[in-house]
Amino acid sequence: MSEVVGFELRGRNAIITIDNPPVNALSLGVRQGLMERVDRAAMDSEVLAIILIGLGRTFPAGADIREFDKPVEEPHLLSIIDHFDSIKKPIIAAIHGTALGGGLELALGCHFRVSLPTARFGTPEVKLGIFPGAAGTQRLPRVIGLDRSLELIVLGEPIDARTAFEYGLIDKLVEGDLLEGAISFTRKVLNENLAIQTSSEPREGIGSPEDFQEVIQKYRDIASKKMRGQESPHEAIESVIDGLKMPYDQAVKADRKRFPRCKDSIQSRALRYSFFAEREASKIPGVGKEITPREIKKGAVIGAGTMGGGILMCFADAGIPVLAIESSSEALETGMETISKNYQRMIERGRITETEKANRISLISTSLNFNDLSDADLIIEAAFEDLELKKEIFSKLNEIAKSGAILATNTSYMDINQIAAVTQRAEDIIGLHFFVPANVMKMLEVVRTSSSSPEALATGMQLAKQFKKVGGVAGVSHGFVANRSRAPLVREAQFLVEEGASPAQIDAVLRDFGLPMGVLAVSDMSGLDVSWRMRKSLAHLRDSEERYPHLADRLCEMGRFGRKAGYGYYSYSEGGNLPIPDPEVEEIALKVAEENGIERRKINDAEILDRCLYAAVNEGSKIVEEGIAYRASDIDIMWQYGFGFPRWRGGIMYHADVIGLSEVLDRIEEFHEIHGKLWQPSALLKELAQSGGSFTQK
Ligand code: 3H9
Repeated sequence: MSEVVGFELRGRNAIITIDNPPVNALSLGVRQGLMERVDRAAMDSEVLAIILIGLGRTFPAGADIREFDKPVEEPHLLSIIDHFDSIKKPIIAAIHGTALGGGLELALGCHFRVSLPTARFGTPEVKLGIFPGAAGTQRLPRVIGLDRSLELIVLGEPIDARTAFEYGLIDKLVEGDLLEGAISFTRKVLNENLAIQTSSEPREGIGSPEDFQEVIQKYRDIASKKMRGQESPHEAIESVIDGLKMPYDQAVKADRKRFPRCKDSIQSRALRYSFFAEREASKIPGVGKEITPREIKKGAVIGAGTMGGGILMCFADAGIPVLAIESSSEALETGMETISKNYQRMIERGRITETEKANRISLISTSLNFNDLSDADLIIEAAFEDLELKKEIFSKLNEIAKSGAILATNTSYMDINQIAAVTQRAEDIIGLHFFVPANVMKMLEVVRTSSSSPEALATGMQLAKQFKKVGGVAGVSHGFVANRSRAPLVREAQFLVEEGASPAQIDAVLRDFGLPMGVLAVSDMSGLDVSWRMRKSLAHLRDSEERYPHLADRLCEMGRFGRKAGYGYYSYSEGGNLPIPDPEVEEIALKVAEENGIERRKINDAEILDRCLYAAVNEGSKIVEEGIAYRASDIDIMWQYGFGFPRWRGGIMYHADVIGLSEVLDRIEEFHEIHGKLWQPSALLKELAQSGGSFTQK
């Protein structure tokens, strides 16, 4: 008898409970239990109706993703759902929490659905590189229509219960106790002798693809644009199309072939890895559940420039009152104007209403007086990247901030240990590194210094959640985890231009690989002067044996600071954002190469990709080796949410595992030989390559 599926008689209703914490995933035991219990109820003459309900926090949130790497064992979820069609007693799904993926398919297999108003419904399978493979692509369109189904299936975003009710996915919204509500609904079904609804009807197809050409094309376009390079949304659309042109049984037969192909694809494996890696990133060794994050009732941000402004918006978006501190009223005014414009753009895009904008802006107060920081629970310094300035700010904060306040710096590379050392409360100091634009990018790198307390770190991670971001922890090191691991990619792109590749060629290779933008176009967008200033300030630490990016300096010396100057690695038409290849850059590169004895040659795309990615992998490996990142998968999550690295490739470290670490090492050694010290292979990489290990697989 199944331990995870219970059976109880309530009057003449069989109550079948699913109890498989934490999310009642439809693991083998649950599937076996469901089949058994439903059959028992069907055969029991005492039973008139069957109610399916999840115990704990949710109705099943889907198939058990961990089982996807194992051979499938019957009963398959599809067999259960199809079996429900033949049962003559009404089966009612009573839904709370999240009915997602296989959970929603199970609900669709039931004859009626009731839910709490707080429940959410969705088919997130495409995000795992698959599609709703237990007849969701066939049954959902029969219940809610094609357009709405494709929206759910292709985008993978959930809808709330009220929308689900409006769509006809739910028969009744239940206030109060769910089971009581379901029993009362069942009474109505029986008393009124309501006909059992099977969502596989009509059994013959539901139309011809020609009738739906426009809507199908709409979702093909959305999939190609929003999920560029990802196969699963297109597979999902094909499966839905099968359901239009074939009878139900044939369409699910086709799905049975399509599903394993998707599940076993490299993309699906990478997406499943990403799912678990994201959850793993939130776990901080040594910071257990007993550590309570501090409550943030009021925030403050020092600096209302590009970064500061974005961070202020994060607080306001999360409904947390926040104080903006600046050194001049002009700076405050400009900052607030930019925030207002950003919100206005969100209104124009239909993301928020005028009232929401007003509410959010009303949460931001401003001041020129540092003393006003005294009641903030968390203060984020987002001033200019100047170590002395930051130290000065933190020694003031040491005097002013209330006891127990978390003091954070948004520096993207500086030594936060030095900043913490100027205070007498080093345990309360952390880094909170936001990515540009801060209110949009989902990553928040929480930097632990050598003295950050577990509470301070837990508060940083909690803040990430409140900001609807993904938190990941990094140790102190130049550029921490994300920027440090990305810097070698930028470096190699710069060198490749000196050696003969064009910025357009390099960027095209990286875009074709799946990056949202080419790295040199990104540099132009951020401003080439930022890293130029950093190189100059760190010139005294430079290792003379390491190759230096002469071209990057030369472009800046010529005032080619990137997009804002109209010129950088590309040129830009006035006020335009589109990078236009600029022959002058080649001339400059030629000259720089000549002056520095760099041999120019034709460079193939494969070398560009290997140089850019493996330089980052090698650095990532050193970051793990030094304990700056807890795990290689944290690096991958930072790349996904901080730099838009394609999730379906997992991340740079996962990608290296897919290629095979000994092949990656061979290539790095080759580059080491040709290009010298910067390519010194990581000891960890060597060790893993030699032992047949991997960065990301346990
Ligand atoms: C599917 O259904 C395919 C079918 O169409 C066809 C089949 C033939 N499996 O996220 P949380 C774990 S595909 C296994 O931190 P929250 C998770 O790893 C599936 N484990 O909680 C974590 O473990 P740990 C379609 C799962 O409250 C713990 O549960 N469904 C699964 O922030 C808590 O998770 C989905 O894609 C799973 N399905 O969010 C839904 N789900 O504690 C995926 C979760 O060891 N799940 N875990 O780190 C979610 O989106 C969120 O977990 C959910 C809760 C919204 C449910």
